Amino acid sequence: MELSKIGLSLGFLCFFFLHGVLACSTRKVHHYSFIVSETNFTRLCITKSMLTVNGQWPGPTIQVRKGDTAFVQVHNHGKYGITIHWHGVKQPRNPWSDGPENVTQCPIQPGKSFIYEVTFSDEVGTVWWHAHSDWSRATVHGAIVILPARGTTYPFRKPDAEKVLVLGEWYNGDLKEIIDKATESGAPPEESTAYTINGQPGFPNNCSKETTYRLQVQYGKTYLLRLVNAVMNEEMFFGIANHKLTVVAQDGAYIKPITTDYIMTSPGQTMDILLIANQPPSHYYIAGSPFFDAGFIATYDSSNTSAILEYTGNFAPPASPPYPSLPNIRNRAAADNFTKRIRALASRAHPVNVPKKIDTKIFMTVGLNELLCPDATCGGPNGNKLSSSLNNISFVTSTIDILQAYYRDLPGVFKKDFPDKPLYVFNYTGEVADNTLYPLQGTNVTMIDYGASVEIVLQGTSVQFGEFHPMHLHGYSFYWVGTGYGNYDETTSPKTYNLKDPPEVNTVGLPRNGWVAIRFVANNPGVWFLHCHLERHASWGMSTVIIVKNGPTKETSIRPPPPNLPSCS
Ligand SMILES: *[C@@H]1O[C@H](CO)[C@@H](O)[C@H](O)[C@H]1NC(C)=O
Ligand SMILES: *[C@@H]1O[C@H](CO)[C@@H](O)[C@H](O)[C@H]1NC(C)=O
Ligand SMILES: *[C@@H]1O[C@H](CO)[C@@H](O)[C@H](O)[C@H]1NC(C)=O
Ligand SMILES: *[C@@H]1O[C@H](CO)[C@@H](O)[C@H](O)[C@H]1NC(C)=O
Ligand SMILES: *[C@@H]1O[C@H](CO)[C@@H](O)[C@H](O)[C@H]1NC(C)=O
Ligand SMILES: *[C@@H]1O[C@H](CO)[C@@H](O)[C@H](O)[C@H]1NC(C)=O
Ligand SMILES: *[C@@H]1O[C@H](CO)[C@@H](O)[C@H](O)[C@H]1NC(C)=O
Ligand SMILES: *[C@@H]1O[C@H](CO)[C@@H](O)[C@H](O)[C@H]1NC(C)=O
Ligand SMILES: [Cu+2]
Repeated sequence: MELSKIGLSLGFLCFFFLHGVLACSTRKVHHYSFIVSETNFTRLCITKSMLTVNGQWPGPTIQVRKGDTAFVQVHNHGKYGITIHWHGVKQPRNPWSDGPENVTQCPIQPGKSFIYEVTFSDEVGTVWWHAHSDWSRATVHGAIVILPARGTTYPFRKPDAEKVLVLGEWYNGDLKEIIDKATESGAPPEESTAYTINGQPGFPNNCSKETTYRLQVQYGKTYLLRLVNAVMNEEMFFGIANHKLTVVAQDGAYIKPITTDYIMTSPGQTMDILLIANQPPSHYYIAGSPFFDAGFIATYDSSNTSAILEYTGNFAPPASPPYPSLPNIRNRAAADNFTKRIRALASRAHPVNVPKKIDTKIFMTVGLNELLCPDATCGGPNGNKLSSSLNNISFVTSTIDILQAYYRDLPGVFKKDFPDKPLYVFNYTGEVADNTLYPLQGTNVTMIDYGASVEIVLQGTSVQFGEFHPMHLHGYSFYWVGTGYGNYDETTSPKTYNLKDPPEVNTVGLPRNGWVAIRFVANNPGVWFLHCHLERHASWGMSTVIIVKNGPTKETSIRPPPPNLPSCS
């Protein structure tokens, strides 16, 4: 059912890679049409109207080969402005098509449309797309499958078939009302009612048992599962009863295969997983359960979601199929045991080019905060509003996109003074005084020279309380070189780095009261959002913007804006 795909053309063309090398290849151009509109869905005995693309939830899958281009025409038939982000696609020199609202574009207004040019470069495997305005990404999202370049193949045995699995979250209420209400009151937003696999909560939810997603397999065959974590506010454990999973790629880059009983995935991440159907033909539960690591009794959805792995053949289906054993919701050791095994493939065909000498170092604290409320009349803790920040600055979204303001030199939209280290040094993960709770607020960006080797250390804090944060950078994937608990130490922490085969990802899990170090070469000029991929934290201001300046040539500079950019009101 590829109604969204409207065309394909093949051209022999030459183009410059980011590093300035001229390359020629058969590069296909794909055309898709996305109609964003309100559609009725029934789950958990509730019928509600929600925003979807082409009436589908999850939305249509985009399929390309490495290095192709997809033009996606997005028509907004909804009630509010919307933007779409191509999560994990670097969009070389073309931030105009990246999507975050008022960062790289103003929203596509109701009744209007915009054509995104999605330029693939070195990504391979699975990434995804989602809305990047208010909370509409809960229902406006889908997978992007990137097959190996023409004439090449997988660095593992070719699977017999491939399946997309999208982990999501169902809210009984209206998403726009939920976030608007929380923003106004300062209270935490209402949690979801269920997690979903391909849009279905599954067993044991009464009303949705019949519609549980079924993954059909044949005994003896190997399947490539392309798992997208589109959950809004919690990390997830995932497993299949009696079956091993072999993870072969994450975030659009290959890793050394990891064979495991369960995985942990955070919102924003994607994983390619090999599944061998080698168990007695029967039914087995596929399940996801939340992992939530916060030093506080915050609200979260504690339910499980399930689908069924259904073998073909003649057998009496079990009344209650085996259920996978997944770690408990608070089991941080189990989460760490999985993530610490992730290593880049680092083969001759898929090399690691981690920068060894660093030109630009940024140290950034990640914290939860409160905004003082007059007479303590707000709905958050202490009568305040919940907030969050990076380096103690809570991001304020501008009303003209930062990209346009930067490109056209419009004054007063943002400040180029995001601090490269905290203004106030304290014991980040220790006891923190209550008066440090209140952040600064602003639209402050970091300017980075083209070609610089960059290291960013993200430091979790216990301001208000510590929590796990999946941090996502647009425009790049980066090497995740180090991680630890407690405060980052400039002398001892770098000695623990993996510079040999660090995974190349676009979203990294910052452990509660811990740190992560990431490295990349700033070879993609543009305006790039950096934020927590837990939606409530991002809504509270856990975001910032990195501007990578133009290089010396046209081929190392931002492309001119497309003619049909949505206008800012
Ligand atoms: C959606 O459901 C509502 C009632 O719940 C109904 O009024 C409306 O016509 C439905 N819309 C569509 C497109 O079916
Ligand atoms: C779901 O099933 C349980 C029994 O398994 C029952 O008590 C409950 O009322 C049902 N809920 C709905 C909404 O049907
Ligand atoms: C949900 O998953 C957790 C972890 O595997 C398990 O302890 C719990 O029993 C599951 N709940 C249900 C209803 O199956
Ligand atoms: C984590 O791994 C260690 C060593 O492999 C093991 O001893 C421990 O039981 C594991 N913990 C969990 C919670 O899985
Ligand atoms: C983005 O800017 C528009 C005006 O162009 C404004 O209406 C909208 O509220 C802004 N969005 C956010 C999230 O601030
Ligand atoms: C920071 O706080 C932690 C936890 O309270 C404590 O163990 C550590 O000693 C403190 N570090 C310093 C340098 O004070
Ligand atoms: C954040 O900045 C405010 C205003 O300067 C200050 O009161 C507060 O202590 C700072 N908090 C942290 C964690 O640096
Ligand atoms: C950040 O930007 C705001 C305006 O958006 C400005 O008032 C403030 O001085 C800037 N710098 C810092 C460090 O907050
Ligand atoms: Cu967060």
